Amino acid sequence: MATDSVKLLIVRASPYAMRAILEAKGLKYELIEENLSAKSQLLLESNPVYKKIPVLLHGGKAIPESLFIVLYVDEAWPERAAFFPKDPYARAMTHFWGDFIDKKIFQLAVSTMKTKKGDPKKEAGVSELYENFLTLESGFTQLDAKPFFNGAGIGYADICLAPLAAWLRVFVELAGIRVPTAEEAPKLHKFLSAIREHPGSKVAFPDPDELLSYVILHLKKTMAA
Ligand SMILES: N[C@@H](CCC(=O)N[C@@H](CS)C(=O)NCC(=O)O)C(=O)O
Repeated sequence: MATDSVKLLIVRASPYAMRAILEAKGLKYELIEENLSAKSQLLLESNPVYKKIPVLLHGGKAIPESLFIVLYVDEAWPERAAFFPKDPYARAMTHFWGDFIDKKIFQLAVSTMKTKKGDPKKEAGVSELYENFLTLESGFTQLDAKPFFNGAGIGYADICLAPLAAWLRVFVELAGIRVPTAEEAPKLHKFLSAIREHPGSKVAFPDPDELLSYVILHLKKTMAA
């Protein structure tokens, strides 16, 4: 089963797709780029509930949702470096911080970016995100990050947070997000530098200027609709 072909339905700019692409297990896979304005039959059939990318296709099975893809990959290839520590408490807390990153960083940043200027929810989102970045420092401390949550190698919570290294500029320029300085959040800054140096990032992250232009265009289309 682990030798069956692996395909990923993605959009290169998507932070959720970047989680799925990160080559933390060194797998060989085919990328299939989707057009979200004209979704393919393959996408509609493989994720009939949400009709969103990313979707992993493996041995006739379709796995939707970035975080479930990461969990699946970890369990389907157990012979490769594990995404979780063995200790049950550390495992539970890895899930806890992964969930915090998904909801309190990415979902909040994306919704703040889509909120119109002048709406009080925008400033509230920017302030909450700033606080959440500071809170995340305690997550790095709790899981003894060196500099990754999973120690020297990439694990589950690292993959959850990794796309921030590509998207931070977009969030700052398009949503006015404020990020704590390296003095205020040293572990976050160390993490972001290490992720940018990781070989998986070179594959997973698009060119920063192209990413910014893509998101500007996408926002214009979706906010005008
Ligand atoms: N919770 C999902 C979010 C995925 C998601 O929002 N994908 C967007 C692209 S960034 C999408 O496919 N949007 C298409 C649509 O909403 O119709 C995950 O983690 O995979």
